[in-house]
Amino acid sequence: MKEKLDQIKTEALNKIENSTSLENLNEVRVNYLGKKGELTAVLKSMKDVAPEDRPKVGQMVNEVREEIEGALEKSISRMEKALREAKMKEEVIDVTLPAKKNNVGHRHPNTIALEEVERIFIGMGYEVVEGPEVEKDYYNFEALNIPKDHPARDEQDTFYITEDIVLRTQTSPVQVREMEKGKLPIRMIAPGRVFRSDEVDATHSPSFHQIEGLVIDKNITFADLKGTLAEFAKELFGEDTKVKFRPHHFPFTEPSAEVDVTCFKCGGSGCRFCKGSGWIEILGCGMVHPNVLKMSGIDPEEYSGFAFGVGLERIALLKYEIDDMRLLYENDSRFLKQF
Ligand code: 2NL
Repeated sequence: MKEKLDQIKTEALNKIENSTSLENLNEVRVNYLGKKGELTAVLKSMKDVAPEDRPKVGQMVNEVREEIEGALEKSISRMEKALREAKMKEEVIDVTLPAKKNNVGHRHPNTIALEEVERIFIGMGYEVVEGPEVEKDYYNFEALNIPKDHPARDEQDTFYITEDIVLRTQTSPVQVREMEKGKLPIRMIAPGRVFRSDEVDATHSPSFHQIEGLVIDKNITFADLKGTLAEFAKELFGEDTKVKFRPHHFPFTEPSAEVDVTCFKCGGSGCRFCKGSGWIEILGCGMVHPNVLKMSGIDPEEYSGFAFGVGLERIALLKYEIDDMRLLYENDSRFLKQF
């Protein structure tokens, strides 16, 4: 038995010595120490050993096993170290190589303009509220005092999903939903995407963005509307900006007005930017129509309010002096990076 064990030991240590790869070493481990390995075979043949000799043989087997295991471990760590060193030599890092350009995105001019408008109104105590882009005909038209035969409902302007579901043409439905909740007073702006069936040109797109504002409380008058929009114009276009209210008509407000601001390029004297007039139109507004209040459950005898609507793209084009709306939708980073 002892000769057999010595022979196994010498053979195994020899093979370890001559191994050239981790795979070789693993083979040695399997062949000598594994379940079907030679040492295990010796243990299995213990039944042929005289009972009094068994402890001694067992001890010898263990000694041989430990010796082989030790040699294996040493060889493995030596080989791993050599492999690591070879790899390090091969993978030289060239620290002088120019770095890859990191192409960071940029906030869209619409986003910059929206955040500016939101900042101004949040500063005046308004809440920013969003709502669905696909709306019921009721919220988009009916509740805003736009009856079934009104030209604003023309299929040439509105995308109809079904007879009574539309892509919202303004964000007023968000405000109607807020009025319906019955929590007064209301001071809110409703920014978001709106849709009109328009051909694309320098000033039109079938999908654009609007910011509407709504204030409802006791004793709200046209003076509040004027003061609010005058302050808004100053914050957005500069302290010297003046506003002008021109009578207009919207079905949802009475009286209604369109608002011009003094041209921030020439200060009102007239230039190419304002087409010589000194004024630039920026929004529409008015006192909320009593019918609109009534339909959403608000008593027009007790409450009054004003509302306004402004095109976000229009603000962005004006503020950043962009002359074609289509540039806003091309997502050309050379364009976007400029703002
Ligand atoms: C424009 C300017 C406007 C409103 C929007 C509004 C909303 C409610 C009630 C009353 Cl819930 N009015 N929004 C008012 C005036 C003008 O948008 O040029 N629109 C066609």
